[in-house]
Amino acid sequence: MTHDALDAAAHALAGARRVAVLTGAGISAESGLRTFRGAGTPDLPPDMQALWKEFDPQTLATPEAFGANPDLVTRWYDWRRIGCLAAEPNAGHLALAELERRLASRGGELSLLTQNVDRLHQRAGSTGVVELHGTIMVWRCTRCGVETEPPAQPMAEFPPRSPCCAGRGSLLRPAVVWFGESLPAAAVLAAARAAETCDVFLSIGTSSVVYPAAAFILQAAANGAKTIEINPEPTPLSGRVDWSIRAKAGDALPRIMEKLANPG
Ligand code: BV8
Repeated sequence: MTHDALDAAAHALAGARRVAVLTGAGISAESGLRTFRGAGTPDLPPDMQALWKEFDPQTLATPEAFGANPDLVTRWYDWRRIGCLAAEPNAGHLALAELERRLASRGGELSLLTQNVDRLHQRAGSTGVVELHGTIMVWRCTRCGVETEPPAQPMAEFPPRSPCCAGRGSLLRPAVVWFGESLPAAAVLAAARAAETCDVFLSIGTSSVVYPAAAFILQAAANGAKTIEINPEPTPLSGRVDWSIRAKAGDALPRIMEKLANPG
C-alpha cells in the first residue's frame, strides 16, 4: 500500500465537500461474506456443499434461474441471507460511517452507493445508503409485489409461498436486482446526481464489471471529480482513476481516516 496514494486520497477528501462512494462485495469480504468473482467461499453447510459446486452465482442471480428452479434459487438466497445476518460490519464499513459523520460536521455530505445486498453499511451506522441492487433482507410477493422482512432464521419451506397471495400459488423472491433486471429508478437517479456533483468519488471493493453501477465513477471523472479506487487487485477501471490503491478496504480506509484526523 503506497503511502503517497493514501496521502493523496486523504488530501483530496480533506478538501472535499461532497463525496460519493461506490462499494461492492469486496468491502464485505473481511466480514466473511463471499465475493461474486473472488476466489474462495466460506464453509458451506454439509447439505449445501454439493448444491453449489457446479453453480456460478451469476447464473443463479437471474429471473430465468428463479423461474426454472425457484427451490434452488430461494435456498441459495436464504443461505446467503442467514450468512449476512450472522456477519458483522468490518473496519471498512465503520470507517465509511465515520467519514460520513466527519463530512456532515463541516457541512459536507457523503453519498454511499452500494451494489451489496447485505445491509452491513447500515448496521455500521451509514445513513441514506443507496442500494443499487436491492437487499437480500427483504422478500417480495411475485404476484402483488408486497414486501416483507423475513425473521432472522432460515425459511420454513422452499420455495417460500407468499403470505398475501399463497392461495394463488404465489411465491416470495428476494428484493434484489437480478441480471437483466433494471435498477430501481430512484437509486439510479440518486447515484447519477451524486456522480455529477461530487468533488471526490471513491470506488471500493468492486471488480467494476457490472453495469450500470461501474459507470458512475466515469461520470464523476467527466464532471471533474477526483477518483480513487481501493482494491487488492487491479480492475478494468484502475487505469482510468486518479489513484488506484492496491489494498484491502479494512486496511486502507482506517489509514485514510487516521490521516484525516491527524493532518501533517
Ligand atoms: C440492467 C444482486 C437494464 C443480486 C447483482 C451495460 C449497461 C447496462 C447493463 C449492462 C451493460 N453491460 C452488460 C449489462 C448487463 C448486466 C451486466 O452488467 N453484466 C455484466 C456481468 C457484464 N447488468 C445488468 O443486468 C443490470 N441491469 O442494466 O438493467 C437492462 C435490462 C435488460 C437487459 C439489459 C440491461 C443489473 C446488474 C445487477 C445484477 N445483480 N447482484 C445478488 O447479490 O445476488 S450483481 C452482483 O455483482 C452483486 O450485486 C455484486 O455486488 C455485483 C458486482 O460485483 P462486485 O460487487 O464488484 O463483486 P465482485 O465479486 O465482482 O468483486 C469484488 C472485488 O472486491 C474484487 O475486485 C476483489 O479484488 C475485491 N476485494 C476482495 N477482497 C477485498 C476487495 N476489495 C477491498 N477489500 C477487500 N478486503
